[in-house]
Amino acid sequence: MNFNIASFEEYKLAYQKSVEQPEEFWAEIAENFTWRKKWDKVLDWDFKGPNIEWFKGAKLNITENCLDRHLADRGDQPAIIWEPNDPSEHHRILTYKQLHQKVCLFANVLKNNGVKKGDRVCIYMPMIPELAIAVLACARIGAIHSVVFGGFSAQSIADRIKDAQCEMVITADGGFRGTKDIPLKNVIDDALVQCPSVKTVIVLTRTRTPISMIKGRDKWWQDEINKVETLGLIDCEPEEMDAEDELFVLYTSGSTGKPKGVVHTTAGYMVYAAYTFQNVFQYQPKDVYFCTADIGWITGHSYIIYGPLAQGATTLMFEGVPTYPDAGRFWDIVDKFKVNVLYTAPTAIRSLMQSGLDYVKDKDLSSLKVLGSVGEPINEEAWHWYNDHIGKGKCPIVDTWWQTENGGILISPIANVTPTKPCYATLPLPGVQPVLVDENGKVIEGNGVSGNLCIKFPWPGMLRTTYGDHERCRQTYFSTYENMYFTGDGCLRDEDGYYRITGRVDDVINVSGHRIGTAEVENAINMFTDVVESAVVGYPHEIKGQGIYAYVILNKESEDEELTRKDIAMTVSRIIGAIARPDKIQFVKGLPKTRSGKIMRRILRKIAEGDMGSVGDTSTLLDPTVVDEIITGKL
Ligand code: 6R9
Repeated sequence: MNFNIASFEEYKLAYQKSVEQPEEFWAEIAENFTWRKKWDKVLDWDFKGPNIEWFKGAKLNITENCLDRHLADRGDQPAIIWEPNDPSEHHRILTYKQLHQKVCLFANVLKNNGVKKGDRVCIYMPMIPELAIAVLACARIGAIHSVVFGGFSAQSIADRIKDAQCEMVITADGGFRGTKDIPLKNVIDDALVQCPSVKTVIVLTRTRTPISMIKGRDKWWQDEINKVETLGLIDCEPEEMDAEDELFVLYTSGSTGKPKGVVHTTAGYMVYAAYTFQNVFQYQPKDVYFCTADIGWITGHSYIIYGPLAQGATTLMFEGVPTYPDAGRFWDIVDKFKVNVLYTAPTAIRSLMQSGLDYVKDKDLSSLKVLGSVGEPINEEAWHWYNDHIGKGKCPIVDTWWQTENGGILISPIANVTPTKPCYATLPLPGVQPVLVDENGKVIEGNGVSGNLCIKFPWPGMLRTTYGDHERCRQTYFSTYENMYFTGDGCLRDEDGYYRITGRVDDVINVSGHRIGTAEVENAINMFTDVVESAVVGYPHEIKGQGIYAYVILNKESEDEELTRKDIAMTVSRIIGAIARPDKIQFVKGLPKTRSGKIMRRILRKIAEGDMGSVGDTSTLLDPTVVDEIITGKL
């Protein structure tokens, strides 16, 4: 079986083999990597535990696959091209040789500061090459990285550090995003007040904003590099990792409680990220590949760092935002570096679309060959705009559906192989066995049907556990339907067997492609002094896909409702981060509850959508009059 799928026929054969002989299929794919020792068994699994083991007994290091093995053939080829926030600052290029050297040096810094295999390291950095270097340096020595997105608050970081008991934090003084300087180190200082487990903080200079540096705890990145250089610690042998040793933790929101630390392990994740990167985007040697995600999310982990580097690709990293200095920035970057593959999110497309074609018209986009989309359902209008004005009708759009828990893309066209259809993620990749299930857990067969999307067989990139709480992993993903992984997404399968993801069916909202749990936002709102109770739902938002709508009961009449709304939004920013600020806050006297006290979110969703006609039967409510009160209050 070839690693590269080159035709629809080959796809069908590969798919068939992956279902009929999964172990043989993945063993052949895995032959394309560098192993210290090969596996004893390809797969052991049960979804009850769950217990999932891929490439059992194998030994490897993922950075040996992402770096060392490319040195002979493409050591001088760019591994990372970095474009700064400010277009007048010079870009940087790191060849595979240079990246390898820098990763080794920084890996020695980690060791020199006492970090060992299995230790957790929190990384809170701007989108600069040192972020990728820090991630890879952890993997080099077998430390488990936990990257936290730069938009999260001190409280959120503290929660994540405490949950994973991180011993070290790697950060920068600040980061540039558009017109803003983000004070990263200050946020870390606030977080660390609550985190005694952290012994060392390594601080890179980027914005050179004044920051505090605490003796004994805080160390400058460059000083630490100088130290290991002086000691002659230049090379760093990769730590030999077991296939199932933990590679990283990444926190993500679900429908209940605090964010969960999704755990990915070494071999399966590597094989899956690399295989899907190669095939979905049909990467060709020397192509320039640009994924606009932030490394703080799974897309950045799998498709800026691990997938592309495992395949010896040139991956472009962009520090800034799509609208700075103007809405033509992505197209300037495509033009400047002759980008061949562009992978971005519907929310970015919609926002650029709204800025008009003036920002596109004089840009040379002729290098583009493949366009990708990820993070949320793409609407028809955005799909066509992307296709017509960016791809000029000649670049396939790969609408890639997957989740943090999946490690890599599960349902997606393969560029130039799978016939596409607007807004459809199309067909499962080899190894992925999707099923649609009704509310009662019955599998829905046939085509032209819709239901809840589950996956009935393991794939190498899937999560293994949630950090420190395996039972929560079982509960969340494997208990809703027997012997299946439940995605939380609704999905339709059309007459051709093509899949279209319709959005979350649980209490998760997808704001600009970021997953936010309604319960999390409610907890944050409820921390505001005058709030008695709140209920949060998503509503359609033109740019963000979904916006956050909060119904809030106060313990006293607000004297200045506008100001109180701002106070509540600020409270949410402090507790979770600016990404979770409600877009709309409506003060209400009561919430629609069933006689057993459950909030009827369905009704609140309809009202937030402005669809008062479909509020439906309210007679079973404890107090049906609250619905009229809420509707009147909204109008
Ligand atoms: C990779 C990523 C996962 C949730 C997922 C779904 C939504 C992602 C999508 C999509 C429709 C696509 N989602 N890609 N919905 N079409 N192509 O985004 O991971 O942040 O964990 O979000 O995003 O609802 O369940 P994550």
